Amino acid sequence: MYESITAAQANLIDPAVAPAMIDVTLLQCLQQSRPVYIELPVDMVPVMVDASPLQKPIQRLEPLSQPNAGGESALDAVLDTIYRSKQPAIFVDGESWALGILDTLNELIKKTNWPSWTSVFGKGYIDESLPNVQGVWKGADWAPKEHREYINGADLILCFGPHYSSTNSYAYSTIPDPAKTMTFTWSEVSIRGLQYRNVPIDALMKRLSQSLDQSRLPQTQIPSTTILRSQAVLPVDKPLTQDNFFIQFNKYLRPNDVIIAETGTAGHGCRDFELPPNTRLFKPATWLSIGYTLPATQGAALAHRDMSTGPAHEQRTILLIGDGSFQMTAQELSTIIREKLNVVIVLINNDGYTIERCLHGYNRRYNDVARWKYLQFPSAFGARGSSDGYCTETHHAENWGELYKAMDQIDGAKTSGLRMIEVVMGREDAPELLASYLKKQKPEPTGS
Ligand SMILES: Cc1ncc(C[n+]2csc(CCOP(=O)(O)OP(=O)(O)O)c2C)c(N)n1
Ligand SMILES: [Mg+2]
Repeated sequence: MYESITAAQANLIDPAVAPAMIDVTLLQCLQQSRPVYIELPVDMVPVMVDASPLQKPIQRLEPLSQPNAGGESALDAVLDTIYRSKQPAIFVDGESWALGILDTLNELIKKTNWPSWTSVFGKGYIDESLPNVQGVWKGADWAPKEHREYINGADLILCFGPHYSSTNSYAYSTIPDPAKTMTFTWSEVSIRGLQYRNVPIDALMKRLSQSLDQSRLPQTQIPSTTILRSQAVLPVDKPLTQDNFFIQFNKYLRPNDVIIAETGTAGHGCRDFELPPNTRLFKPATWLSIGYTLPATQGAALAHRDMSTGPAHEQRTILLIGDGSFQMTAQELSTIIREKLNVVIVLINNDGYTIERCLHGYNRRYNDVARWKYLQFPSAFGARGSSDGYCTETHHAENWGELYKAMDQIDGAKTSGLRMIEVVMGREDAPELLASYLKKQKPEPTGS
């Protein structure tokens, strides 16, 4: 079945051609930004092969410039449409990463200074510290009034890397109107429905960035958005609530963090983060398989350590995960400890599947999970407190004071370690979109 989901496949049964087959297959992986499949039969493992190709790095091929190809006319049409627009907007969706255009896209956002949004999936791809970057576009029902008015009045939306799944598009409500949208995908630009094919997107974006005449760009901006929730310090003895938790947690995020939010209330709440520059956020957008993020955190933390040159404790991987999801793959905590990875785990303990309570069967038993003693897991998996420069610490927070105290300690860490904080929140407390679904399930209170 792998042939259907990979861009290229190789079965290494012949030592003479195995190295070349590996290179050709990996080239397809780089070239298409899609997975490939290489099969290594067990009896081939000890076989010697020619290692000389390892001396030459595999490089993506530059697109060949074809006379009169779609690329030039597409570029002209894109520029013309941009210069004619009066109220443009930029919308960055999740597949922009694989298109390899994030540098040029960020340049475009800076150069134009136009109001720019991401989808849920695209969050973290563009620099959220820029004044024109507005965060996640939440559609007609959930976006602040200023966002809705701007997008409704826009005559052009530049949409990059569209990925229109229901979770990623607020039940399809954020999909831009095709009549005013210019869409950029892997090898195609579509301008208000008119398609230009065989246009390599990364080359087009580079040319666009070079050719843009700043004096011809429409000047437009959005009135500053009403601040919906406060970042002020909250009363220390008040219980933790979902509506403020993510805004409060935001102040502990810093450049260089890798942040992972699991399907559940965490995956919804993280949409409100204002990410510091140079961070990455992985969040649920389509596939939503719970339990995926704990092993993913292990992998990300390992990669983070391998790729960085700075001190290990400064390369943080932060996971926000629910109790239900943690129960799916808890044993991966053991690998995190064994590999001495620098990880912060925020475990939201709300006594079961809160997101599912919101969607369906809020009072049904199938949304309850066993009540584990989560903070005992590190020691059960062999963590030794503080040894060999690796530290394990656990915290429990039920109110803002306990959260601030624990996070201040975690934030000041000077050694690499596993830091786990269990945050307790209500069984039926959820970010606003989910809370609205819960409300719909409950009978209207009868008037007196
Ligand atoms: C493998 C898998 N099983 C079941 C589901 C359905 N599902 C989606 S979210 C969820 C519950 C998540 O609960 P928890 O991690 O505790 O997060 P909370 O919403 O309570 O914060 C379930 C069971 C799924 N998405 N994937
Ligand atoms: Mg839960």
